[in-house]
Amino acid sequence: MPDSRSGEFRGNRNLGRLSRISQSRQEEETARCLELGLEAADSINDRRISLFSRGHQPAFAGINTFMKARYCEDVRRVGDYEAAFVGIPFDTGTTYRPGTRFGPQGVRRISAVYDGYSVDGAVDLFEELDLCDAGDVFVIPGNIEKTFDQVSKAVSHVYTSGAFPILCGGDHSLGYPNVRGIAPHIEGNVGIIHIDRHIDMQDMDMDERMHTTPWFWTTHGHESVDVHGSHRDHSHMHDVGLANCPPKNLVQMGIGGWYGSRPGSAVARERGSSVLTMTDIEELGPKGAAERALELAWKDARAVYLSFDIDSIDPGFAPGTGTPEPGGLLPREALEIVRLIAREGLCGMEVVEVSPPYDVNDNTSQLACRVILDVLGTMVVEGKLGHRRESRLPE
Ligand SMILES: [Mn+2]
Repeated sequence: MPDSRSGEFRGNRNLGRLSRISQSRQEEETARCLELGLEAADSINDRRISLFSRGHQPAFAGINTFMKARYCEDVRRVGDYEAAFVGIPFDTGTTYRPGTRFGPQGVRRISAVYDGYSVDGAVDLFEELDLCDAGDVFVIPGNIEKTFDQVSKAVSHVYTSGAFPILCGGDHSLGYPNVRGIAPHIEGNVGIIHIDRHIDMQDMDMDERMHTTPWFWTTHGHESVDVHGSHRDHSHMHDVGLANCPPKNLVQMGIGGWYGSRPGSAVARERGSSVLTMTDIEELGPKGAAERALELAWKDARAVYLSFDIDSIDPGFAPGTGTPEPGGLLPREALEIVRLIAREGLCGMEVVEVSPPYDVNDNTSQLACRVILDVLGTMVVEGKLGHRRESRLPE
């Protein structure tokens, strides 16, 4: 529909905006690829093509980091970048179908198709954001608690280095150690927007902290919370809650279906967190629901963290996940919601529960990749991340 004010299509307006973004990063990258990959054979007319594939092209070739971004192998240097993709290939917290340990690799593989340029979003991530792939956290497959410690320490390193953490699971048990790596560094309360079909807020599942429990522990340490006795029987769970993630700033969106939410629902009710079911989202619409979520999560909070479970999207679109539940968000609704949430800025994000062994045509991995790209693109446009100003060409 043409914009009513200017009579111009939004797309055309965005093309104009995009033409004002430099292509200097692209040019530097071409030069680097020629230097590293050698000059092409004589018959190749386009001399920007190298002999060995380096960088983005062809999309089906090469070594896959996320978005074929620079691999930050020396992770002490992660602060040289504005955002870092971090894989956390852990699925020991899964209670039904495993396989999310392959999630980060699945997302990296399909991300190769994207070049970072979005007409709809009027953004060029390749030019406007310094992104790296920091590789994977060394998880301990047989030990949830040791893995949590590894994850929190790794996330804390990335966050305090100054790079925006893009955390790719892995199962949803990671929600707790991920937030534990960020929240202690924030002065003030942290809101959490959790998009999922499942409430994931019970204290234990099968006698351990699992992917059904992250929000119980994340919101556990706040003074308004009654201390639950059960952790005292589990001496290996040496860290039991965060001081600045109050339940009033936890908003859970898309909850519903018939699996596993009863124990967590009791906790949500007791603690007074906010649950927007799928029916609530239908009634409010994606925009209304996102506005409501932002209001609640940001109330007296200093920062907001986004936790996106890919099973919040209907399994018809996202079959590659551990605990599918029909009737979830449509991809377009999910992407609209994350873009609206990202507009206000985030202190970190996670996308979890992508299980490539159950996927079809990489559809689920691709949606996870899109959730990340739509968040990053929105934050860049809104000036919350990246360096849009420096990428502007003179008028
Ligand atoms: Mn879920």
